[in-house]
This record gives sequence, C-alpha cells and structure tokens, in this order.
Amino acid sequence: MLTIYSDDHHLHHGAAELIDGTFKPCFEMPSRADMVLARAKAVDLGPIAAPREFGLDPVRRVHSEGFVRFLQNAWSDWTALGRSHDMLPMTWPVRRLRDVEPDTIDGKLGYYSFDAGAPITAGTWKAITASANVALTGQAELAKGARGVFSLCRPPGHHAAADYIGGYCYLNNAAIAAQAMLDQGASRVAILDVDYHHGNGTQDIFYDRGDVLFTSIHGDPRFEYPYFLGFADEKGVGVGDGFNFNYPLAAGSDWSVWSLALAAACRQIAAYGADALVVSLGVDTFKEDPISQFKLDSPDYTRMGEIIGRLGLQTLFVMEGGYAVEEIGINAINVLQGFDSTQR
Ligand code: OKP
Ligand code: ZN
Repeated sequence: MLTIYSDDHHLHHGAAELIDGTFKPCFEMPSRADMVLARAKAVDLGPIAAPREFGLDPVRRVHSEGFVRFLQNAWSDWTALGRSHDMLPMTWPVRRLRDVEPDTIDGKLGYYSFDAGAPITAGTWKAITASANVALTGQAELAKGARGVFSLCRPPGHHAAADYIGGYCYLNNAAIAAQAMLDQGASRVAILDVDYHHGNGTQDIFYDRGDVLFTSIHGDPRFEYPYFLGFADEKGVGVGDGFNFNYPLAAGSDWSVWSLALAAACRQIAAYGADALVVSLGVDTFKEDPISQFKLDSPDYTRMGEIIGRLGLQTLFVMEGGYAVEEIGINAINVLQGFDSTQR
C-alpha cells in the first residue's frame, strides 16, 4: 500500500495539554508519526510519497471561512501581544452565551474551540495544512485507481468540526478527503471511525447530509471524552437522517465486543452502497494506550484490516489517534497489512 507522509508534522509540537486538572506533556507528539513511518518502512508496506499542495479551497469545503482565517492568523495575532508560549483557550460559548465572534485573539480562541486539548504553536498552521494535503494526496491517488492508500496524517482531525478545534485536532483531514471524493464525482462516501474517541467533528460536519454515511465505534460518552456527542441515538437529521451510526462501548471492551460493533458497522456500510470508504484510523483502542480504556491487542488490528478489506471498497486510511508510542507503528501497520491481504 502507498503511504503519503510529510515531515512538516514535526513543526507542531505542543508543550502541554490540560488534562485531569493539570498540565501534562502532550500525549499527541511527533514521535507518534515517526514510529508509524518507521514501521511502514521496516515491513516494506509499499512506496512512501510526499504530499502535493492543494491550497485552501478543499479545506474551505468543510471548514468555515472565519475558522480558517482564525487558524491562519492565530500565531501572529498571539505573538503581536508579546506572547511566545503555546496558545490555549479558556473561555467557551456554552449554553445561553452569545454566538458572536470576538475581536481579540483570546476571545477568538475560545469561540473557535471546544476544549483546552489543542494547543496552537508557531508551526501549527504549516503542520495542519500539510496534514490536510497528506489526506488530499491520498484521496487523489485513490481517484487514480488505487484500492487502498494510507494518509499518515499528523496532527489528527476527527474532533475538529466546521468551526472548532479540540482534542489534538485542527483541520478535519478525513472530512476534507471525503468531501474531495464527492466533489470529484462520487455520489456516496462512507466514513468508518475506529479511533477510541468519538469523531464528533466528522459526525457534525456530515450530520445533515445523505451523501456521507458516518459510523463510529468508541468509548461511551457517558464516561469518555468528548462526553457531549457520540450516543447511540444520534442518527442524523433532515436528509441525513439514517446516515449516522454510533457504537458507544463500555470501558474494558476487548476484541470479542469491539468486533461485533465492527461487523454491524460494516453491514451498514455495505448496505449504503458507497463509492469509496474513508477510515479514521486511530489505534488508541490498544490495551496499553495511556489515555484509553479498550483492550485490543496487536493481532486484533490485522483482523480489523481484513474485515475492512472484505468490504471490497476503495479505501483511504487517515491516521488519527494512538498514544502507546512504542506499539503505534505495529498496530497501525497491522491494519494496513490485514487490508492488503484481502487484495486479489
Ligand atoms: C484525540 B484522538 C482523557 C482526556 C482526553 C483529549 C483526548 C483527545 C483524543 N482523560 N483528552 O481522538 O485520539
Ligand atoms: Zn482517539
């Protein structure tokens, strides 16, 4: 399988995230992508190519104009105040507060985010646009006829919605790629989000649409981040009604439980009649993941890839989470090797 990768992800390296009421070094760190790349090379997964530049038009197909402007200008607005440390928000427009974009960067930072888990640094804009280009280049290679492509995105994207960042995510790489497929002629695209956390951003972007089916298997929001989306009764609205499926699972879920949800999700994807599939590939479902509570083991990821491969769809894998850095490469690449093993 072809891997798309850019070294520009190194430009994004947050110092700390607010977690459990305290600042801790960011779990989402550059070595994650380095480990996945190293494993792809070690097992000779296939060629590795740099992304092409797609500009901001495909990004604006998914994200709002004001949000993209905010991200593009954020660091210069911040440093203009004499600050050189990472940006983090601290005030959010929750229930009954006004929906008005503030003039100042501190106000904008809260307006365009939903948590303090996504620091903006000097290199963040360059890294997130490179990450989107990695997804778009993978999509372009798929359009040329590849059966499967791996977009080794970092930073991840599935918590980012049309107009907010959060949970280590800025631009929604999977959503941008899915929209590009539609813009180039696909009628129906399915997104399967296997990251441990619910893909609230992706769900939100496509919630009122019937041309994208979104399905996600994740820690039940009753106990797990992002807490405020990802329940089983979220089915879509309007023409999108019936095109959203969530599988919230209990803490401690292992492959025997997780694979039942995957089988159900795959039945829905098959019934949908998608032209292509985007997989939000998080491997934070791993038993040793430091911030997660599922119990998948490394061989389970191979099985996951085989089951996805048996759908017989052109598939773009977009890297999302996974914080057990030692094993992230093994687990992510196992999925891709499992997928490739179903190719004839
Ligand atoms: C990003 B992705 C848990 C705090 C969680 C944010 C997690 C973001 C995960 N106590 N903080 O979906 O892997
Ligand atoms: Zn995750």
